[in-house]
Amino acid sequence: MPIKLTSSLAGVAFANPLLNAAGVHCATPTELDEVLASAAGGVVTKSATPAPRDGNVRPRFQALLLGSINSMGLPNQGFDAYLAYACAHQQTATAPVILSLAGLSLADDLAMLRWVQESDFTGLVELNLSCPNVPGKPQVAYDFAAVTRVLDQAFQFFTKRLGIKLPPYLDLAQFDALAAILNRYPLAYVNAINSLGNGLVIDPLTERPVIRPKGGFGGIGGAYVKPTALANVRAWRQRLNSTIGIIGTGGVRTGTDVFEHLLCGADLVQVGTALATEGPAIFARLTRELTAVMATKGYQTLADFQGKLQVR
Ligand code: ERO
Repeated sequence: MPIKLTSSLAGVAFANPLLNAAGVHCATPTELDEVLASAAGGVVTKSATPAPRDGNVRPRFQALLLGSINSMGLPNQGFDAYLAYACAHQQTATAPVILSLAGLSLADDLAMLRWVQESDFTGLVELNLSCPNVPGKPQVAYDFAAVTRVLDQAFQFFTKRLGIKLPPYLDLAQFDALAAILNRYPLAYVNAINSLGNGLVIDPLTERPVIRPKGGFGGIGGAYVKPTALANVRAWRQRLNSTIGIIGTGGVRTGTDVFEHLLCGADLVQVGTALATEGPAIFARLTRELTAVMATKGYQTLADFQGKLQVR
């Protein structure tokens, strides 16, 4: 029997579990088209604000030995552009388009969700509650009362499929407390993790941070955060209602990394830093490598091992 990589999230079918992470190779129609033309199972749009933004001053992204630091500051073409792309591609795309939203306020979030609700878009919507890089704006999802406020108000009118992008949590008590809140809502999924906020990478030669915004503070991605990402995926799978799916994001460079995210319970897996450095051709390599890992282990479908981490 041939190996099958098909997966699904909240009733949406994917030919394979691999997508870009929001923010990477997804800010323009050209970049989105390139991901859709690659071997990726789907594409996520750059998190949108109601109006277009230029983002933070440059340099604002730096690839590192084991990952990356970024303080992009939400540069994006504005909500209308991404909604139009998502609507135009929902009939024609060979892979689903996920629409990512990141308001700078509760009012922004609710306004964009209302516009999606009133639109023809029927796909998955991802509300980013974890942007670490907008000066003066805290990461919403570290404030559980703020998460409750946005979900309470959103689900009063939003009847389409809504997921949320979460930051990394580092204490098990945080998972317990937030899971008790999230399980009250008809969430489609959680995406874990966003970059690990407010790291500082310094060039000892110049004695300066490697990026310029916020005095050099920025979100850390890549291999540095893989253990944290896997722990977050696993911790959510152990606590969330089975109706809430999981996207695993963080430190994916190889097919084995994808395999590990799936083993921890992810339904889909996103690629950030490695996509930024390798480009969309990475999706063909990752699907090949994941298939090879599965072949070695005698697995034929993702369901054969998904969420089945063996604990000693
Ligand atoms: O700076 C950004 O645009 C950004 N970077 C991240 O690592 N995660 C984000 O969620 C984000 C903006 C929403």
